[in-house]
Amino acid sequence: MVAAGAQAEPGAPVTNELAQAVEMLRGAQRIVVTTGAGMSKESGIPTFRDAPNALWANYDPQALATRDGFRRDPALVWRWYADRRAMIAQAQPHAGHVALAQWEARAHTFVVLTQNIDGLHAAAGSKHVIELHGNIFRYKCFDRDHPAREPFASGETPPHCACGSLLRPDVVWFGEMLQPAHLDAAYHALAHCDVLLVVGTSGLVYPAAGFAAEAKAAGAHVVEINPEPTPLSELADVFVPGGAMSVLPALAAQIR
Ligand code: BJW
Repeated sequence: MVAAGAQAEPGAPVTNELAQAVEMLRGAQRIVVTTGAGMSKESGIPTFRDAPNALWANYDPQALATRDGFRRDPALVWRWYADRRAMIAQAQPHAGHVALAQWEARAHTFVVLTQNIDGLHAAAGSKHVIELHGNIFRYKCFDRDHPAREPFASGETPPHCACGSLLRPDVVWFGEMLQPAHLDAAYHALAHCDVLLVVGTSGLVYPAAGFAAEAKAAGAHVVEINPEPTPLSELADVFVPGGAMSVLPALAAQIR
């Protein structure tokens, strides 16, 4: 299983696991990458669940990432997202995001299914990206889901939609459905891929947490990249320990 003489980018160690991942990916025609908050951590964006700066260690997801929370205190939720938006607007894609975009450009079929709302895959140049949990730089109507554009006419927090409802960030909160078209496209890609790369997700939040099992059931190999094992690691064919910013460029450099 281990490829002889696999070379990593200068500075990234050649590990047995990396060599196994290279072996699995070399020759793969259809690649799906699913990413979580760990993908963007080295761009300076905090994750939700891993210490020391995890968002859900410091903030209550029920208050800030549910429809009930927004109904109870829309101004609080709006301000929390405004603060995160300002921070994310300063972030840049890192070498791992760029490696995925460059890999896509020379691949047969390459799809990124991201849970991230930061837009960094597109900023790096990835073309075929499905933002499963939305995008923090878009807004929509709370009651009717119409899209909305900045600038907003009033200085209210939150501003009102043209229909009289409140505006909210266009992200997916707990208990909300993901866009059916996004899910259809994701499951189609998973059913037809040769390899699924799982990068930087704790594997706790559904439906994305089920993607690895879905791909395995369809006969794909699963490669996981994460500094820590997750509930998905048992199912993965190869677990490559490490951060996205170093492992992805090292991996992509081997797949020509
Ligand atoms: C690194 C790293 C480095 C660190 N490099 N890696 C089936 C079973 C049980 C429950 C459910 C189920 N189906 C649905 C549910 C309910 C719920 C759910 O899954 N709950 C679980 C908590 C149990 N799911 C939903 O409600 C979803 N909706 C849905 O399924 O609709 C149908 C339905 C509804 C109700 C009932 C049943 C069906 C919607 C989920 C929406 C999640 N929303 C959020 C907020 C988005 C907006 C925002 O950003 O504010 O999405 S919550 C948060 O978690 C965010 C993330 O996208 C998501 C996943 O987190 P992620 O990305 O995995 O991050 P972390 O922090 O958890 O992990 C980071 C990882 O990175 C760690 O592993 C690190 O080790 C690693 N790492 N440095 C690489 N350098």
